[in-house]
Amino acid sequence: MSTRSGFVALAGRPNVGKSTLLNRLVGEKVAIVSDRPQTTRRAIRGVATGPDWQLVVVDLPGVQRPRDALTARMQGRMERELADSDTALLVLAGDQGVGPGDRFIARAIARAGLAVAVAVNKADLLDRRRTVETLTAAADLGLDGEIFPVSARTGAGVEALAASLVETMPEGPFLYPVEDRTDMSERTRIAELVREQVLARTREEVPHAVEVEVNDIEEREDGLLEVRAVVWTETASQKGILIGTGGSMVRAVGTAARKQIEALLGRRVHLDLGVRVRRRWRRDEGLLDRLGIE
Ligand SMILES: Nc1nc2c(ncn2[C@@H]2O[C@H](COP(=O)(O)OP(=O)(O)OP(=O)(O)O)[C@@H](O)[C@H]2O)c(=O)[nH]1
Ligand SMILES: [Mg+2]
Repeated sequence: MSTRSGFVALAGRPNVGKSTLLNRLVGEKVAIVSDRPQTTRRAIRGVATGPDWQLVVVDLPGVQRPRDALTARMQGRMERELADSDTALLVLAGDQGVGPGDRFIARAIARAGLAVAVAVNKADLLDRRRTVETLTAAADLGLDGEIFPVSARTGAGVEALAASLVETMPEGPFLYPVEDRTDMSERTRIAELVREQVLARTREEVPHAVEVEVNDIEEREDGLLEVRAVVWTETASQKGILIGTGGSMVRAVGTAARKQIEALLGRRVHLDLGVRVRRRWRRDEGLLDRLGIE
């Protein structure tokens, strides 16, 4: 039997729903999601496998103008991943229409010269008239590929999109074992699940100022898996917010994250969560290397 397989790069502005769409395509929660812009910091690979096809979907950080070493790495990564992919999937937020940020990314995709598809996401928020308007605006981007209205949240339209992406893949053997859903290490997935819970509970500059590092994963004699992680922040006041009154915030983050980690690993976990300050970590190239943000 001949098979098709290859790479699909998800590109789009922050918050349009790229990671939600990746999870929907893969059928498992691989990438964390939040309503804060710039949730995704690493290029995460999700693997979707059918009987005779495999899509390796690369979830890229939402692009905007770089402000520091962190956002510069995020932008550089998008351009490299586009160059290395078979197909670019431009994701638009249907409820926001098409704006200058989308046009900027569409030009980067056109320059990269690969196959293209466009997903108008969040179609669940649109009535017929607005859906047609947004599809028309998407067509006006002038990209040479099919346009699909989808809802990553409900799954509507995602099957048709996946089938069309498969058509653009070259013939070739599978790139990952059929049971794999991501290339992310367990350690990184755990760190991201903790960060997701921080994002869900903080506002303003705090979400951007937080990174999570898992330092240790150890079997305990009582059968629990002990996970030790640090939440890095940039200032003492952010640290105070993350600890919360009497430790209430770090406890709430820890409890919610532990449940997610237990679901991921299928076993009981003890999560030991610390909060620490590391000034200007977003400009610290050494730490960014260690965290795997390249
Ligand atoms: N109503 C609706 N909301 C959605 C849909 N897809 C994603 N969202 C929401 O949009 C927000 C952003 O979703 P993400 O998947 O984190 O967006 P992203 O494009 O990966 O964002 P960055 O990683 O910051 O670039 C979250 O609150 C999602 O729940 C959808 O189809 N419909
Ligand atoms: Mg994302």
